[in-house]
Amino acid sequence: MFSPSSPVDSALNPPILYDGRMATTSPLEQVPILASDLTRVEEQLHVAVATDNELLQDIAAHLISAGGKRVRPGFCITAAACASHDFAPAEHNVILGAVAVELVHQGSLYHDDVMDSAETRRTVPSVNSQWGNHQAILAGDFLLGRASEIAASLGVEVAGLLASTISQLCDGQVRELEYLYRVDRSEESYHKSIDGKTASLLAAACRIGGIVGGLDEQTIDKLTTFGRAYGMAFQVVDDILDLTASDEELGKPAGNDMIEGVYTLPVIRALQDPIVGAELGQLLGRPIDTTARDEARELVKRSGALRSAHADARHYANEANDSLRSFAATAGGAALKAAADHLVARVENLVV
Ligand code: GRG
Repeated sequence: MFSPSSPVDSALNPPILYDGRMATTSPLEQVPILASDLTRVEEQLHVAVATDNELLQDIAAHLISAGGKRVRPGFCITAAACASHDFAPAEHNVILGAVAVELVHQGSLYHDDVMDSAETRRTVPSVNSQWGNHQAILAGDFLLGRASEIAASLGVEVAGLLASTISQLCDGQVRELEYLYRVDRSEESYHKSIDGKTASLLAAACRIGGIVGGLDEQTIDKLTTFGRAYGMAFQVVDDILDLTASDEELGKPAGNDMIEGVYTLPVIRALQDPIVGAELGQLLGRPIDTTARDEARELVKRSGALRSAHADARHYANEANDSLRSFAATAGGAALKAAADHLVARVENLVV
């Protein structure tokens, strides 16, 4: 029905294969209707950035056209459907909620790439490298502005939620900056940072789906818990991938976190390791080149910290699934659970 490389298929089932092993089943097999809903999201993303300022429109549409997994829109739409037994095509407002969340995500990526001086994103040149930092910052703000307009059209609750989520993204990012190059970064600091910079938006995606889909308060709270716990697992997995995947698999340079001074959960754990911790501590704590980065990656692998971080991701995915236990029988509930299981399974063989 859709090709393996389409953004639709990759929304909940990223097409990355490691060691030739395919992990678990596709959540989308259970919700084929999501494919057509995500096509509507693509159309509305382009509508959202339309303006008579041609340059601004080109810059704002750059990452939309580059693809991306569309995890957040997929969750918003699936969340809205999770309490009903038929997965009918989403209401237009649910599509708009999904678009608003994806625009905030993309706006944050524009700013993130400026901060990191990133060259590529989603396998294409980053906005900052193609047009410059000033244009990337302004186009990122434009995306946030358009997201806010759409959110306002969906009501005060959605507008307030999206606004507070943007604040949480900034909070999480500042917490990360606070500990750059610090080998004494604690796990608590890491968890607070990823809660803000990643989990808050996945929680908001699910919550907005629930609100706009007209679900009851208790269900909306369960969906929010799901999204936040999934988001924590998502970032831990992303951080494992940065230490284990190749540039081609990521669509951007791998192993960048340690070079940028961002010490993620596996690195924090390896720094505490009685065998490799001291050697790793000598290498880190300052800007490093790719040779030192590769040495540091080897030490992290040897310490077993990847495996232990993976156990944390599993723990968060279980927490996510527990919150949706009462929806296991609906197509939407089963798809969300399958997405959480798939997320963790796809890196399982990378951490052995
Ligand atoms: C301006 C809203 C705003 C925020 C400023 C820069 C910043 C504060 C926050 C950045 C947060 C950030 C980049 C978190 C990382 C989240 C993450 C794991 C991104 C990758 O998400 P995927 O894998 O990417 O879903 P695709 O490309 O598939 O959409």
